[in-house]
Amino acid sequence: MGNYLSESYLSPENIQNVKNAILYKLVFALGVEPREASNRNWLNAALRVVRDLSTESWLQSRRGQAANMSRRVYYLSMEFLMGRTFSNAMISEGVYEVIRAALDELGHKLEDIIDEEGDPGLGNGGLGRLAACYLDSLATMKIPAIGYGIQYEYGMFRQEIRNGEQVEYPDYWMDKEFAWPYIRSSKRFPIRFGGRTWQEGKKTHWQAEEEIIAQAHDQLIPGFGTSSTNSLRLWSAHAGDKVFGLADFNRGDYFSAMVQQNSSENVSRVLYPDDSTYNGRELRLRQEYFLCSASVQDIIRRHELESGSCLNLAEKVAIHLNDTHPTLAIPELMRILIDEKGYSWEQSWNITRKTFFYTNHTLMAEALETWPVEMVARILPRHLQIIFEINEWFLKKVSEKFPEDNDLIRRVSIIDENGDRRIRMAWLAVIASGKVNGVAKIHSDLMVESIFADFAKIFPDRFTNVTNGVTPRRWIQIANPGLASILDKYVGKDWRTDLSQLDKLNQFVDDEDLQEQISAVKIENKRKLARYIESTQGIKLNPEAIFDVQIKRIHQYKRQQLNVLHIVALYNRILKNPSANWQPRVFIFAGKAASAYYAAKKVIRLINDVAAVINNDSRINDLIKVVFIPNYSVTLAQMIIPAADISEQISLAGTEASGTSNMKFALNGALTIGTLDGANVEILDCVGQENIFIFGNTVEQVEELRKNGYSPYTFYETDTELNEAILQILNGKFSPEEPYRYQDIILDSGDYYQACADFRSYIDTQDKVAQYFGDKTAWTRSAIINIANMGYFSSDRSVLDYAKNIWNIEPTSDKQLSEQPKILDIIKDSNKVINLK
Ligand code: 26V
Repeated sequence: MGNYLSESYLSPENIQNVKNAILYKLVFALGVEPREASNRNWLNAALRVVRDLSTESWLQSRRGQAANMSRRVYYLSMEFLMGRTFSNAMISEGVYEVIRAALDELGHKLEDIIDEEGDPGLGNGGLGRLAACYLDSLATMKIPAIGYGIQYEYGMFRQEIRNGEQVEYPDYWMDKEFAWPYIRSSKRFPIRFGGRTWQEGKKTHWQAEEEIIAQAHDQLIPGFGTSSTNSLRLWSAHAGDKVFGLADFNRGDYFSAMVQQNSSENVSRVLYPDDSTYNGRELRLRQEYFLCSASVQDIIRRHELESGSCLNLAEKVAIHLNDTHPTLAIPELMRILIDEKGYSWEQSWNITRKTFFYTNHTLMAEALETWPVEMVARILPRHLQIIFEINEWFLKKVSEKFPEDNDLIRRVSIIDENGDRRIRMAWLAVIASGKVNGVAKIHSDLMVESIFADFAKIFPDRFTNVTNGVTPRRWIQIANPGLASILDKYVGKDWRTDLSQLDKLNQFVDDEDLQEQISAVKIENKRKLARYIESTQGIKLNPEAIFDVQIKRIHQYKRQQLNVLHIVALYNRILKNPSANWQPRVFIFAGKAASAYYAAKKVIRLINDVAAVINNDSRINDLIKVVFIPNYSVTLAQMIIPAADISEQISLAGTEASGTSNMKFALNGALTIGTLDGANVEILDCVGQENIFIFGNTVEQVEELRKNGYSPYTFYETDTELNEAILQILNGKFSPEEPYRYQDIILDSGDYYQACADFRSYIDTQDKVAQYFGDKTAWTRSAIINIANMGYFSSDRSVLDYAKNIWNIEPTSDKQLSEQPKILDIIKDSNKVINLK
């Protein structure tokens, strides 16, 4: 077919070539006639055309990486929230406009085709989206990387709101054909569970009881504007032939044998839709081991192909653990090195310790993983032995270094001996990793002061910080094309791969033309969102109102309930004084609550109940609207964030590790109302206190209150507005058909996240927000200052930090990338040896 898209200019000839390419895919890859093709068929045909381009770069990158023998990072994560692929791939390959023109001539609007694509929800929230931003940045920054995860058949549940309540439905995302991934039928690895171990001389044998197959599915990750292309490999579980209970089969009990098959394939059936409370469920342990074993086997296979043996593994391989979920990769690597490759324990441990790195994403005790020793003994008996051996080695070192501190040994032991014995996965990850990092300055500081304080004493140089970041390609260029073209005019086009360029905007903060353009784009984005909300929910919004947005998982610590208290208080104020000069406001919420998280689900219902009463109260004259947008996703975030005026980042100080939507909002010109928590603290440093609304208690004040026995009643009894709002909620003002529906929230639960303590400061600050919004020039100026100073929060900066300070990987140079012949030239010259790994 030739290199039909290498130029992206819009000549008639080029557009014709692209049209032909799309038609060719439609007919010969999908087997569909143009006159019968649906929008989805057109999407898949166009996606295949773009994939060809990425494939070419990918094969070249892969050969380049193998030839240069550069160190590669393997990013292991139980979650990847990739969002839609098509727009991203088009902009990366520089073919967005030419594809638009070609589809146009074929009689289709690009936007309609883009909207055909699903959004695989293979993650819960921040941690999964961060992994996706990092893959984009690793490719764009030319850092050799492969992501590894699980191809869940059912991702995060689909959320509907029925009578105000969240209802969960399965999300079988694979029912819609998705033309982007390659299935690698030859990349299959056996994953074993259960059975027993025995010793034969020095050698340990593991006879497993069950074996399933991990099958690879690859998605290409094109870097933006570079031929550097990485990949994401997701594993699906298959029964293979070994699990068929042979005895059953021979007895003719085909059915029992098939039931067994079903249970093996359960491993990749469904994502755990809970990102808050760790639950020691056996299927989750199996999923984690499944990811780790398949990935480590694959890493070793590739490394041996490239290097011949595992002796230099640590020089060429960095394995990054996205939270503790993939920590079993540590004993799995040890097992393979010792039992299968025949290395000594010491040799294997020395390799392992130089290979792993670990990021912590939460300090909340209830989310820290621990596995019962008994369960691991049953499912992974050999790994349990190895974990015990690592613990023994480690505790010996500790007692040599701190001989007088006996309690220290108890606290840092990987095995928690209190009650039923449990394995502390975070301890194992810290002990085996070269570096451990938190995800924002305040979080990394708290991490070494709290959960890892003992380890910081033992390994003073191990702990560090890498503040999270977000990709400007998806979060500006794709999500907010209006803003992208303003930036192009004022700071040039390089911001896409060097976000620090935004700094140049600081010279123009008082430029009236710029101010006008920025507010015009904002209002246009607000209109677009308003149209979506009106067409899906029938709620009409005033685009001139303040769009005040809180979109994220529903959690008590994120304090959506505090936002609701403000809404109710504002409603009361307006009713008392309807003719005052009020700023109209639209409160927008979106987010899912874990299906078993009673209190979070109740908050969703409260938001919808409050919305139903206020939206329909004619006395307030549409001054307040409350909207809950169902089924939050990456795709929805791309529409909502550019339309926000105010970004709600109101977690209790000390609870949100970083947050990443806070960065996306500010980058799109929303002003933040937030606590001194997570990355808000660094956003404040960058934008200056005149351009952000900070409120509430600090971490120290929160701790002080807790120490003195926090009681919400102190605030409830002294603050009349708080008192009124709470009483209304508790007494059924918003749930007249069931007056006691909310008796058990806020006060009754003890207000663990101190919403009452921060209420006064919050609503006073919200007052300032409304006043400031009235001064359009000042507001827009602050919005520009926010955009101009967000350069630091690019995920490109984050991954370069990781590469330099953690993984010790040099980005590939353009020269190295271009040294490799193009695959099409190789194909043409069949005498060249093709050596693909
Ligand atoms: C925990 C669990 C527990 C078992 C069931 C499944 C599951 C899934 C995820 C988690 C961990 C959640 C941790 C998390 O998402 N942390 C978020 O990470 C973001 C990226 O660093 C950060 O911006 C957010 O502040 C932090 O909450």
